[in-house]
Amino acid sequence: KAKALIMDEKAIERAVFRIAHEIIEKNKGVDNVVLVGIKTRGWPLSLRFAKKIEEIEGSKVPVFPLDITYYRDDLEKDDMAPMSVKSFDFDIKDKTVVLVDDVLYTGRTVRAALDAIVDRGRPKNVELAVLIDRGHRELPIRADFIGKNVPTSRSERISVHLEETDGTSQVLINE
Ligand code: 3GP
Ligand code: 5GP
Ligand code: MG
Repeated sequence: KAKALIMDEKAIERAVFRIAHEIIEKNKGVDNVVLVGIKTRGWPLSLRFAKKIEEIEGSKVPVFPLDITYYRDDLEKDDMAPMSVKSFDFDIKDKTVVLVDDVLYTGRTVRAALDAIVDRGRPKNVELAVLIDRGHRELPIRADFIGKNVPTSRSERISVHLEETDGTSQVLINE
């Protein structure tokens, strides 16, 4: 199975740069912004946003990982259900929480993450930043910040590789 390159290291860096600016612009600064990176690759991505925001604004934003564990009955059908959600210890009351994930697909992961968030308190609002939106939503969920929209078929797979987790930064799609 051949894989096609969707984003190289430079393209990912530019997307992170742009989204960092968009987060600052939408929220008129980052005074009450908290970043939450979902499970494996949303976490290093959220750290990248935090670093870039600090470079631009000169202020640190709190950033936390959110570990959502799923079991998958059937990889082909993306049949997944939440098993456990390991949450962070931070008062998000009246904060703007920016959820960060690598790929947005059905929206079920984000829905589970929202459960974890509202369990911790009542944020002012929640926004969503993703590197890739591959479509096929099964819930009324959309991203506020998108690195790249990638129309896919359900059988296609997008591989997100980040330096921090995979030693190299690139996004590929199987053909
Ligand atoms: P991530 O933990 O970095 O997000 O879901 C576990 C991993 O499997 C994910 O890594 C993701 O990169 C990869 N993956 C590839 N295709 C799929 C898919 O269709 N659904 C899910 N949940 N994960 C996928
Ligand atoms: P959803 O819950 O929206 O269906 O899927 C989102 C989560 O599943 C993301 O955390 C993402 O890692 C993973 N995911 C879904 N589809 C893909 C895909 O094609 N490629 C990768 N890398 N991850 C995917
Ligand atoms: Mg992910």
